[in-house]
Amino acid sequence: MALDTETFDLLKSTLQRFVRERLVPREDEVAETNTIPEDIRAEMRELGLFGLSIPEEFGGLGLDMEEEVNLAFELGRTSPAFRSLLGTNNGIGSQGLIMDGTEAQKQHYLPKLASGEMIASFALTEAEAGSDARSLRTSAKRDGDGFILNGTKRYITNAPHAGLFTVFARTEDPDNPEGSITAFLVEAGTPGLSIGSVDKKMGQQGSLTSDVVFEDCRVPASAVLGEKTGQGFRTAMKVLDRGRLHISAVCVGAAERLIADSLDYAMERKQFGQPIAEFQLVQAMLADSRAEAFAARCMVLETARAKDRAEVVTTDAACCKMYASEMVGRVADRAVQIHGGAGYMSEYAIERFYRDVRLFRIYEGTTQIQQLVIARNMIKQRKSEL
Ligand code: COS
Repeated sequence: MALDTETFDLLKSTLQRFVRERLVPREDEVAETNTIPEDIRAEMRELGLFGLSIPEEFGGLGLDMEEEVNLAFELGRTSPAFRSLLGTNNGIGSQGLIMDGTEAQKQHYLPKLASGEMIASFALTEAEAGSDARSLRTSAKRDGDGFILNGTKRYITNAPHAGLFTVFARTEDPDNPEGSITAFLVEAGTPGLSIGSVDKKMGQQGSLTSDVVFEDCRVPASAVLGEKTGQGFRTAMKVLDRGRLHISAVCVGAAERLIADSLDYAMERKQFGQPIAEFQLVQAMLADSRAEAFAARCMVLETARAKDRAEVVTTDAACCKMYASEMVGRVADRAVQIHGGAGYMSEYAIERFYRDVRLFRIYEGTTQIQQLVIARNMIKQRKSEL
């Protein structure tokens, strides 16, 4: 544990209260305005929520993975858009820097990310490079003591708010005619970097994504993450291993919220003269959802503990992401079913969550990519034993 039990419990109960009393009542407003209100952002900053996983020496709380997923369970209990605003600073936006950045890069950026003064974004995906991330085409050509970036990144979470982008681009490599992938730290406002219009999405309103366009965008050599070219793909994969575990925890939280709402509804709603919760077919849906959410919770906690023991968790993080994101999809579907006609109406949060959770099976690696990662690692492991 990075924090002593008492301090962590206090942090967790503060977060639970914040979610329940401050975030849940504002969910509809966020969905309607497609914005996280400024007063909520300010409270998030005050609570230190932007720096949960950033080391203490850089102004964060330095939580270990088990602590982080425990808090992500709580954050998952409200609209994913709230978590998304903090998610990139704690996860994919900062972790590349924490894992592979130079001391100077960490000193320069991490305190700003930890305080929430600066939002970080992870710019990997392109129109022709989604699941096949390694085929990305954004180029970074050497130009004297710097690089010139050209290309377009797609669906980049928090891009419209971001002050810092970790951009993955192809650099020349004498050993590889295709070039190799390098990560760059590029600040918003750098000439040649522009942000596209905000994407219109199925759900998760309030979490903004857009294109990020590089047109002859010049960055100094010191912008290369870790000041080492050709390391970008490994960095991206390591960041995603961790990100997948975090997202799995958010899925568990969302499932628990959907189950709680469904149970309350089922106990209140009467048909055939009694609460529908008394009917065994409704009970079966509640029980299946409860058992599946519990299984995902256990998987996530176990994998987070293994990560804290410095074990390689690529396979298990992919198992968690696959199972938890599919699980919350099933739970959301049952939640709509339990609510009946009301579940299809926007008056209840269920309809919104149903759309919101659909993304979990897609981003940070689709279910099919997780299957591929799991099976490939199983085969690799077995081959090494033969
Ligand atoms: N940790 C560290 N290194 C890793 C790694 C991991 N989890 N996974 C792969 N690598 C390394 C490999 O060791 C290999 O290194 P060498 O070239 O030195 O041998 C290199 O990265 C390439 O790996 P691999 O051959 O597995 O790459 P592929 O292109 O075949 O595919 C997948 C990798 C499909 C797993 C990857 O492209 C992927 O995760 N795609 C989904 C991308 C994604 O999640 N996008 C979401 C957008 S971000 S929100």
